[in-house]
Amino acid sequence: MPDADDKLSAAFDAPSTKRISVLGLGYVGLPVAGALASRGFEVIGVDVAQRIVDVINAGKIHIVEPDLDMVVQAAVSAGRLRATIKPEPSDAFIIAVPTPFTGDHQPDISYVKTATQMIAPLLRKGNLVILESTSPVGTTEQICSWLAELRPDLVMPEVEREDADIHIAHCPERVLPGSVLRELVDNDRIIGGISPLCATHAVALYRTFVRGEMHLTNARTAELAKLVENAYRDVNIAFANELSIICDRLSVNVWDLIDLANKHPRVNILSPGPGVGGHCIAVDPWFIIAAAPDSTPVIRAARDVNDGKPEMVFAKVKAAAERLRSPVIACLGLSYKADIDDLRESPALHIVERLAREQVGELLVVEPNIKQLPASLSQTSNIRLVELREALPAADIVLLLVDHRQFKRIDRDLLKPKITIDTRGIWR
Ligand code: SAJ
Repeated sequence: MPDADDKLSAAFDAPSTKRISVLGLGYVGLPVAGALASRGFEVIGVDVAQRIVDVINAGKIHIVEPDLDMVVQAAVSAGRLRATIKPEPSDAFIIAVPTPFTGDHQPDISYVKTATQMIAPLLRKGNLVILESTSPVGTTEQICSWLAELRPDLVMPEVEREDADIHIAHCPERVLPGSVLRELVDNDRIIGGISPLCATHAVALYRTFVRGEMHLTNARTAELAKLVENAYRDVNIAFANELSIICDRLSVNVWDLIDLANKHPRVNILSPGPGVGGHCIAVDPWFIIAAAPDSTPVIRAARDVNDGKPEMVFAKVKAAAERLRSPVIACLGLSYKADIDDLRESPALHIVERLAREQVGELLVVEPNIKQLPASLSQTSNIRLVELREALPAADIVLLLVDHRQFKRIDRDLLKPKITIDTRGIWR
């Protein structure tokens, strides 16, 4: 006799009859949509941007992520992935929309609310609603409340309630940009149901493409677990960044120092850099701070250290430039980390914006993953996006901001006559 869990898995094992809508076709939603389509589901990808919808329906992608283009192209040409700006009735809805913060670091879950409002009229008995977006604690419960208001005809889940019409869970994404397709399949997943039954339904869906283990819990714990993972990394990077500041003062090479300290069997210090960027680690700790402002001094200090780092790099470059008559500065990298095109919260971008604003010399920007400078840089006259082969010979100062593959291969002899500021320690 199959147990309840097997029966639920079986319900999702008939892919040709199952339709899933993924709301938000960004760095998380698009790979999830591709993975589900490749498992045979009919996937409707929903995004508010018509441009993104058109690109995906043409079998292409709008972001840089290894192998994702092939997955999406195959899914679209097989007729299993279709993008649209309006959700359609489905068996499951996965919400993967942005959860940014406001100017004063308060979480903004308005995109989650909009997505919830979009799917509410389409919901049918038995539907599964999953929140993948990293969210403040209580957001999944909030989705339940919104849906209960919008659809009083349907029974929404509660902790102790096993007869709900709709199943709602939080399954936070944990994929690392640059390795998304591998991590989407291999990583363990935390599955936080509003009720245990909701979690079981979500597991049945994720089991169709996840090889990692599923860890069941409630929605609140899943929400906090995801925030804590990123806050943990932020605190550890802050420690490395603080060491780099101390080492500058004490004339010690921070990279050598960390290599040596890491020889200890229980020490594993991360790498300092120009700051912490991206839409996750630089953002998520604030959701914890906002929820418990008086009880988060460590998490808060880490944010301050990491956010202060770009200004220090800027000051270093400015000081070097002031020693030259008309300095040409090659700025290598704009994205928030290596080998991706994502500029969100990028410390490299902040540093270059600051250099441009303060007119610190002529800036030659090299960023192999973008085709044009972002709007924040395209307004000033002292800056151009160029190829590495043009920037290097012309530069007096070479400022390494992102450890892209291309920059690691630079012939060190070419750098010898230059002032180099290597924020990632790749040329030591
Ligand atoms: N960084 C350093 N030093 C390091 C490691 C990273 O300065 O030693 C910087 C990077 O250059 C970058 C930032 O930190 O600016 C964040 O990069 P990352 O590679 O640490 O992480 P993300 O933001 O790309 O992805 C993180 C991951 N979380 C964890 O590793 C705990 C990923 O698994 C999450 O799914 C993702 O956030 C997310 O979406 O939340």
